[in-house]
Amino acid sequence: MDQMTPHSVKTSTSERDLANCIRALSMDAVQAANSGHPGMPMGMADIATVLFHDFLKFDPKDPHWLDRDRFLISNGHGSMLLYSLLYLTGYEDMPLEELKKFRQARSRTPGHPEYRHADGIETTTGPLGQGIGNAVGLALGERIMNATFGDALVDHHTYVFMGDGCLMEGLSHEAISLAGHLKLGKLITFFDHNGISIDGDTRLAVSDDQPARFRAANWHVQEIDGHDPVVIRAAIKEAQAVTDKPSMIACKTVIGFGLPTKAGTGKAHGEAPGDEEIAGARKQLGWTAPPFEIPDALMSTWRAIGKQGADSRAAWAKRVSEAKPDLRAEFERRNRGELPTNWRDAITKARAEFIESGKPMATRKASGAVLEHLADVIPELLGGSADLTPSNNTRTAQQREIGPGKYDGSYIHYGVREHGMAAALNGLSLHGGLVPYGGTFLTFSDYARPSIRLAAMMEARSIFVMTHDSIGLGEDGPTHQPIEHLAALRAIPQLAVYRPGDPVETAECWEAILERGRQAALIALSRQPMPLLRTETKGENRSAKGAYVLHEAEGGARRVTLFGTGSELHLAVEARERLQAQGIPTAVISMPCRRLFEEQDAAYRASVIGDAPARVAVEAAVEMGWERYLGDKGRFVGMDSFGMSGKIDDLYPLFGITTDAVVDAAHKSLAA
Ligand SMILES: Cc1ncc(C[n+]2csc(CCOP(=O)(O)OP(=O)(O)O)c2C)c(N)n1
Repeated sequence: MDQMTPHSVKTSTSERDLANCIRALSMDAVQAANSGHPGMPMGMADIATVLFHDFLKFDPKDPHWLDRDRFLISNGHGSMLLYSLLYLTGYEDMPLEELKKFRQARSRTPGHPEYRHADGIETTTGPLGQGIGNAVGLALGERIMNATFGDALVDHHTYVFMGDGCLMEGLSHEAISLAGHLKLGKLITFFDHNGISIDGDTRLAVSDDQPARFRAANWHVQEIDGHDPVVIRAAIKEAQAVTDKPSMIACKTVIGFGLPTKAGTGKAHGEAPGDEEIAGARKQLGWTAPPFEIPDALMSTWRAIGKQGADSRAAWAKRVSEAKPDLRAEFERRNRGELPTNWRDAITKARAEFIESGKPMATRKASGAVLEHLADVIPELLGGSADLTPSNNTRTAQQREIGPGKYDGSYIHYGVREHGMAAALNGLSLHGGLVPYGGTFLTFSDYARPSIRLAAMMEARSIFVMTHDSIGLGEDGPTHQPIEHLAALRAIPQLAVYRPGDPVETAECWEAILERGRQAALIALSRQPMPLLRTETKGENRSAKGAYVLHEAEGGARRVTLFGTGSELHLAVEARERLQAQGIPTAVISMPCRRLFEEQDAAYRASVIGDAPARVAVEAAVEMGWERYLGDKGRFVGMDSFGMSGKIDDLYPLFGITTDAVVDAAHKSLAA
């Protein structure tokens, strides 16, 4: 591509100098760390300067103000751009020392921006494409909140920087397609069109006409010089004026703008420039200040930029205080992330209905029934599915759909876009005021996994509803039957993976998910009916402890402990009856959420696990992870191959997951 040479654009000194503050801090920090990415911050500095100077609504003194504009860098490797801006505009938790500690352990300036590490970081980015995926959720969240609370309380933009890498990732397709369809006019993205990625010229690997791609997805597109403040300003104004389409501004930039020999090349992307190159850049940029020093005049201009939003914030706070008392109370409750006081009634009702009916029920259906009650009392509950609504049982009777330009509903048809849905769920939950969940089949968690992992890392309140959770789904066959997925998902730190074994446990798991405001959750649900194994209408939420003694051994000390989850829990219960009848005192432990169980105190855990000489776990999945509860003599009944297309009644015996197999395994464990 035709690269522009640095300084080909005439700009006013002051704007270029303001941008040079970002450039200088970024190259100095990368050089000090001897690692990092100077190219993006130096290339996008002019765009960031105009955006912060003239448009971004933010207030470093109140970084969590709900109606602030959101600013994200999807090309998260350029983190020094964000950290520089946070320091320059006066975020209190981003002093200069933090910039000097760039990429060091326990700093607020890790290699890629991490949510909660510092104020002003709206999401964790780094895995390319995630930021733009989150931005769709943030921008949609804004519209949904606006539909309920009106322009006076919610009316802001979502701005995103993204690079060639983000747009090469498949996730970007799902994200831009969804945003274009939903007409998210307040989403404005800046494409860092520098034609360079790690391997060098992007033409090595891609020849897409990116602007055409966005146009095809119903976006408003402009193509500009990303170093000319005048055209950048005009482009942002034009983008803001378009209200029925998201905007993409393709900005031709020079990666590493200012570096004398590396600018415009792959060498500017991700390595410390070196002292000589930095000295050359200082000369070229006319920058005379020593490393990490910002001249007073420029610093005071940046600090003044940081103060510009205080009036908007104060005006907003006034509008909130003058809102009708009911509306204001609801708005503030939702912003605090607190559920309505009566929300647990929904759980109690669902539970009572399950017990009254006494009928077997698929846990996906039980989940749907719980959601019916929850949606009555939690208006911020926001449902959705990646085109599997009738199978996931995610849509309740009262939920109206959200669609293009229509945001006053509470159900989103994400289309066949699992990854896009999961990334958007993260954005929706990070926005505030909403509790989003989205469904697909458990086997397709693989398609959403990168965003599930980030939800867990960020402790975002994203809820993944994953049905058809084993070979029990039957005829769709091995492509659709999850085998290794539960183990792989349980391996993600901080993610709570729930697998309820009957309708009552399903209600309890939903209660546990909702009461834990800062934990990403995934609930795995069965396609096939499950007998009712729990019959208490009230009482403690036993599933919330992660595991509990469903049936204690009778007739003496425990000789066998059986562990079960989800759709195999009833096999453990039936096996226990047989073992008890054979005179072998046997307990059944239900373990709907291993992560929560591991959080319990040692005494509780020991009381549940017990010290029976024989242990067996049953789960229609791989064994990985069960070893820790089974010990050397324990046995596992489950899967060690892919599944098969067939009737459920044929498949379980075919793969040896039966009551007989559990009884047999218990005897083998006793004899071991
Ligand atoms: C999903 C993912 N794959 C790979 C990487 C490693 N990586 C970091 S930056 C980058 C190239 C990005 O190119 P571009 O977006 O053009 O950034 P620029 O060179 O303009 O800074 C790659 C492959 C990553 N961060 N995320």
